[in-house]
Amino acid sequence: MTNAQIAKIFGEIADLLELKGESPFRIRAYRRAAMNVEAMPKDLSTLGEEELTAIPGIGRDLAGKIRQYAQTGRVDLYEELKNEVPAGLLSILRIPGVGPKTARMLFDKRNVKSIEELEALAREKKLSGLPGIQEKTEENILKGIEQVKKGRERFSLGMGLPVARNLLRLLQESDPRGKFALAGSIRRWRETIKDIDILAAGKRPENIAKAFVRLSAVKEVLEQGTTKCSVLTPEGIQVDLRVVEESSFGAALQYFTGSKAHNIKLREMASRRGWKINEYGLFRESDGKRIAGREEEEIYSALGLPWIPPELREDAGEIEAALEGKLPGLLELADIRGDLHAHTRWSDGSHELDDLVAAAKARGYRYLAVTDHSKGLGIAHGLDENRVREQIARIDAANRKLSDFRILKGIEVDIRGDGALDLDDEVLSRLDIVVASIHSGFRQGKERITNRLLSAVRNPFVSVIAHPTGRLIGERDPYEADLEAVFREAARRGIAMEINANPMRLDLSDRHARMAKQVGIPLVVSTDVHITANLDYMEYGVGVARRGWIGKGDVLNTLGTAALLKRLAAMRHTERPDRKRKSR
Ligand code: DGT
Ligand code: CA
Ligand code: ZN
Repeated sequence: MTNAQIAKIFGEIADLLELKGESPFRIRAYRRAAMNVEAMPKDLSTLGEEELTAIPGIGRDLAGKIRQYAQTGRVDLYEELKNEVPAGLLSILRIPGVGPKTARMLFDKRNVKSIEELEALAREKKLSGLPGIQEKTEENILKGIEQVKKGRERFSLGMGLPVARNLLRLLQESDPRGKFALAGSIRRWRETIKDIDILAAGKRPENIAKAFVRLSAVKEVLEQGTTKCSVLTPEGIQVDLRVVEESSFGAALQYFTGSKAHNIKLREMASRRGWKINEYGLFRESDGKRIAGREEEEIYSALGLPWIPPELREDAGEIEAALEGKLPGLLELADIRGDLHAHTRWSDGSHELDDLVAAAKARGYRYLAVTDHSKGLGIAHGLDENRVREQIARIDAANRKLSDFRILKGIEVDIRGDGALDLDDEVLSRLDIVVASIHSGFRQGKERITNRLLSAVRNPFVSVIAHPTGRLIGERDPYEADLEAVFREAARRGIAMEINANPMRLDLSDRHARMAKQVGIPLVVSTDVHITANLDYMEYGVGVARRGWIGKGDVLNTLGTAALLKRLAAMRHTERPDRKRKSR
C-alpha cells in the first residue's frame, strides 16, 4: 500500500460526495485528509490507530478506513459510493471547469456518463441551452477534454520523484556495490515526466536487470532484456532501466539525461572536431579511439565546456553561456533561510502556529511567514480584519519567546473579482509581508485578470504575488493574463513574484521565472505549507528556480532575517506614483 493510493481513494470519496451534493465540510475533510496522507513520509500501512490519528485531519473514522484498506485492500464507503454514482461521472470531474454541479446536471438532463459521451455532445453543439451552458462553455469543455487527455500522458514531477527515489533505494539495496542514477527529464527537474529513466552499472549486469523486475515496487514487466528493461509501477508510471558498463557510465548518464535538443548541440560540436558522441562515450571518428566516457564531466571538458547542471540542459542558451564562461550560479536548497507562505489552523492549515514554527526551526530555517487566507475564502475560514489583529498579537507574543527564530506576520490576501484586495490597507500596513493571490474568477478575460493582478501590484502594501498564474498541473490551465505587463509593473514597484513550490503548482513556471529575473523582479520560493510535511516541497521550487537560471541573489528568502525585513519594509518606501499623484 502506498500513501498515494490511500490519498487517491480519499480524493475520490470527496468527488463522489460532491457529485451527490453532500455537505461541503464533509467533502473538505476528505480532501484535506487526502492531501495530508499524500504528504506523509511514512508508509501508513505500518501505523496503528494511535499514530494514524496523530496525523492532522485524520480522526478515528478516517484512521479506521486506512486500517481497513491496509488489511483488506478496500474501503467500504468508497465501494458503496461507487455503486451509487456512475463510474464515468468521476472522470468528467477531471475536466477543468466542469464541477460536480455541472456533471450532475449533465447526467440528469442528457444522461452523460463518460468523457466520450460529453465530447460527442459538445462537438455536435448539443449542450448550449442547458442550465449555465453557453456556446463559450461548450468550447471550454472541449478544450478541457483535450487537456485531460494530455494530462494522462505525463505525470507530475511530484508524483514521479518519490517513486523514482524509492526504486533507486531498492536497487541499491539489491546490489550495494552497483552504481545507480536517475536520468532523463526527472534528473532535469522538468515539471512533468513521461517516464522514469534509471541508469545502472555493476559487476554483474544480468543480475541487475533480474533483480529490478522482481522489485516489490514493480507491478508489470513490459520488456525485459539484459541491458534494457521497461516496467510499470503500481502508480502506472513507466520506468526504463538501462544497464551499462562502468567505463561508459558517465557517457550514458550524459546521453540519457538529455534533453534531446541539448544532446544534438553537443553532437554537432563533437562532429566539428571529427568526433562521435553516443551512450558509450566520446570517440575519434578516424580510428574509433575513445576520448571520454567514465565520468560525465569528461564529456563536457573534452568539448571545452564546464559541466552543465542538468536543470539547464534544454538548449535554451546554456551551451553558448558555458562557452563564454557565463553559466549562472544556481540557487541551492541549502541557500533557503525560511518559508514565506504558510497556513495554520487559523485558516485552512492543519497545525497550530507553534507546531508549524517547530517544524520550520527543525529544518534549520531562521524565519517563517504566517500567511493565512483572508475572509473572502469562506470555505478556508479566511481571516477578517479583527482576526488578523488577533493573530498579530499572538505572533508578537510568540516572537518574544523565540530567540533565534522570527515569525513574520503576514497574510495571503485574496485579490477579489474586481481587483480590490480583501482586507483594508490599514490592517495590511501592520503586517511584515503581504502575499496577494487570485482564488476565483479564473475564466475572466485576459484584460480583466491582468487588471486584477496590476491593481494588486499597485497596492502600496503588497509584497509578493503568490502562484501568479493559478495553474494546477494537468488539471487547470494558467489563467489568461498578460504576465509581461504584470512583471514590468512589479519591477517598477519592487514587488516580488512567488515560485510556489507545491509540485501541483510550480507557479511561476521555469520559463516565467527566467522572464521575471530578466525583467529585474525579486523572487521568493515558498511551499504554501498546509501540513508540516509540505515544507519538503521546497526542493521542487528550487528545481524550478534552477531551471529558470535563478541564483541565490535573485531570491529574497535566501536573505538573513534582518536583511529580509529591511527589504520588505523598503518595498513600502519605494516611490508610489499613485500616492504621489494623490498628495499633489
Ligand atoms: P520525457 O521522458 O518526455 O519526460 O523526457 P526525456 O528527456 O526523459 O525523454 P526520453 O525518456 O524519451 O529520453 C531520455 C533521454 O534520452 C533524452 O532526454 C535524451 C536521450 N535521447 C532519447 N532519444 C534520443 C535521440 O534520438 N537522440 C539523442 N541525442 N538523445 C536521445
Ligand atoms: Ca524520460
Ligand atoms: Zn496559500
